[in-house]
Amino acid sequence: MNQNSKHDLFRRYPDNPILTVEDWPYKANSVFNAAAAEVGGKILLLARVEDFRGMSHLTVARSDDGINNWQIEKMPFLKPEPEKYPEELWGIEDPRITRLEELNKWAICYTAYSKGGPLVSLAMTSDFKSFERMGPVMPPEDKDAALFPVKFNGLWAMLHRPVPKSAMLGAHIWLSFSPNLKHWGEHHEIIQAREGGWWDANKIGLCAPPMQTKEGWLILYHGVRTTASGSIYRLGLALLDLENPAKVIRRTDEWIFGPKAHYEREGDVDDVVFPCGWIKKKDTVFIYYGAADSRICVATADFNELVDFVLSCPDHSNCSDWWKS
Ligand code: M1P
Repeated sequence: MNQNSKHDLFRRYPDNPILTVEDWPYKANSVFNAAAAEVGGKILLLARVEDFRGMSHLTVARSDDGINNWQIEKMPFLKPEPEKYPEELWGIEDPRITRLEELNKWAICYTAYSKGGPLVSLAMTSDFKSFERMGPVMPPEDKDAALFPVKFNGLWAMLHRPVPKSAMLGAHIWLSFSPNLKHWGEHHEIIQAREGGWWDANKIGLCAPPMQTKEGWLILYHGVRTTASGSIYRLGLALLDLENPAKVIRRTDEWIFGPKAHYEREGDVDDVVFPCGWIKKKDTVFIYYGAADSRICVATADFNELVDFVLSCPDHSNCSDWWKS
């Protein structure tokens, strides 16, 4: 292994999974891919819950330490309303939460599964009791979206993952800007899925929202490897310039976390780790991830080790397609 190898950055909680459908106060098929936020001194997860029709909705669970004693709401927080919002016909999935201090609100980006394909929708809340839908902000197919917590030159910024009609073109992470969170433009493709035999060839997507560090915006993303027996979802890191997030400074060559434990390897979809939220508490980063599309797990890393590791990875600032040369 070279100096840029690091497969032990994240440590799995020994009693994973922390939440399963058996814990749920009502009947459902599975709970997974939860967003995370620190709200009122507690850790709040907004879990994707899949019902027995195959449609998903989002439900709140709270815990003092983010690991144990979850209090799960008895009713969904956000459920599809296809009569009023036709883009939610086949459910809502995979939320990401960003605190917008300027508005004193949390923004929730989620996937609305429309007849035309999955798209990015946005909702705002100030208390996780009620919410305001802002509706679709990106047309299909587009998902894996999250907002930055601050504006850049007066504009809000969002990372997201459109999928072109031809899979041959690859699914990459884009950055877009908006003056009002509703109308989005100034689109840039910033992190490309690699090609060929790479672990993150052809399809990548943002995991948790960008995390601000002194060195840049830390990005956690998933890469999808297609094999003869299905896809493997693994995680990598990138670092974006603090002032200009369209500029990728660093990116890990090797994945830093992938399905290993039995609860990640077997489930409704085998071999998937899929975080939608991370929380920094002092120097520890907690990632909350869906395991095998069936349950919710947590793993922790030392914040400084994460940053030092990504800074030790190849410089990306001058070359977007460096791996092709
Ligand atoms: O089954 C794995 C994941 O597949 C999709 O993710 P993506 O479109 O980014 O590849 C989503 O359906 C996700 O919910 C699921 O966990």
